[in-house]
Amino acid sequence: MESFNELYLLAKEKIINADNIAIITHINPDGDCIGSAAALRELILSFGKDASIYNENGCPASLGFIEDCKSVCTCSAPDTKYDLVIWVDCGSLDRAGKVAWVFNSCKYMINIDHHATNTMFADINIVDGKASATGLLIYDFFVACSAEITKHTAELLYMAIATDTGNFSYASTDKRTHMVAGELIEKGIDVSGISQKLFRATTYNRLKLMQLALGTLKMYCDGKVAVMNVTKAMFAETGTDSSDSEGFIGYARDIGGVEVAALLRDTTDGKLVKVSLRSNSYTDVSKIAEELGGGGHFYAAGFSMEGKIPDVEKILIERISKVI
Ligand SMILES: [Mn+2]
Repeated sequence: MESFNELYLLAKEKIINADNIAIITHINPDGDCIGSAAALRELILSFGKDASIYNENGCPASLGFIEDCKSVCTCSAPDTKYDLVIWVDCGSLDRAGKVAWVFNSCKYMINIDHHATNTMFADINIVDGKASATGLLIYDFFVACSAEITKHTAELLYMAIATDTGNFSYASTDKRTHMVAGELIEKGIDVSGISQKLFRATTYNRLKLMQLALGTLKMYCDGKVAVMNVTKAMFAETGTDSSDSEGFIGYARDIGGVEVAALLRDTTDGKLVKVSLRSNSYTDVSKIAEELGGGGHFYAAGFSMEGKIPDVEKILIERISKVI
C-alpha cells in the first residue's frame, strides 16, 4: 500500500489531469466538512484548476460568516458532468444525500476522510481513522504538495479542526492536532473571533429550542444513559431547523454519571429520526450506530431510522442496555 504522501501526490496528478472537478461534502454539514472542502478548493486553485463544492443542505447559518459558504451548490438534479469527484469527510457513499448525482457518471473518485468506519469506496482512499478532523488531512495534502497555506486557508482549516475536536477538548485532540493548529495560528488567524463565531454565537430561537429539548431529558440504565428529543413540532414552534440543535447532546453527555448520551431528532419531513450518540469513557458508540445502520467514531456516532421518536428510542435503549 502506498504511503499517505504518495497518495496525496497521486491525487494531485489526478486533479491536474481532470477537466471538471466536484467536491462532495456530507449531509447536515459541519465546520469540518465545509472548512476542509473550501480549503481543498484553495489547493486545487493553486494547481491552476477549480472545483465546485456540493452539499445537500447548503451551508448552515452558523457557518454563514465564511465567505466560501455562498458558493456551496445544493443542486439535486444533474447540471454538469464531472470526471473527478473528491469526497471530503464522508464515511460512505450515502453521505452525499441528494447530491449523489454528482458522482454517478464520474470517471474517478478520491476519498479524504477520518471516519474509522469508512467503507473505502473510491479509487484513491486517503483515510486516517486516527486523525481528529478531515481538516488535518487537507493540511497534510498542502504540505505533501509544498503548496502555500494562506491566512484564509489557515482560517478554514482551523475551523475544520476546532469543530471536530470540540474546540480542542475531545479525546481525539492529540499532539498532531495542536501542532497543526499551531502552524495555522502562525498564519495570523483570529483565534478568538473564530471561536466566538463557532462555539458561542447563538440566537434567541435556538435558545428557545434548547429549552424545549431540555424539557424532554430522560435517564435510563441507572443514570448511565441520558436521552433528549427534538421533534418536528419544536422546530416549527421556534422557527428553527436541525442545524440549530447542534451541540445540544453535550448537555446530556456532561451529566455526572452518564456514560452514553443520545439525541433523537425528527427530520423536517418527519419521516426519519436522526440519532446522535456520545460516550464518555468505555462504550464504543460507533458499534451501536453501525448495528442500527449508521457509523462514526468510538466516542461520537450516529444513525438514521424511519419511524417515530418513541419507537426509535425504545430500540436504541434496548441496544445500549446490552453493552453498558
Ligand atoms: Mn469530520
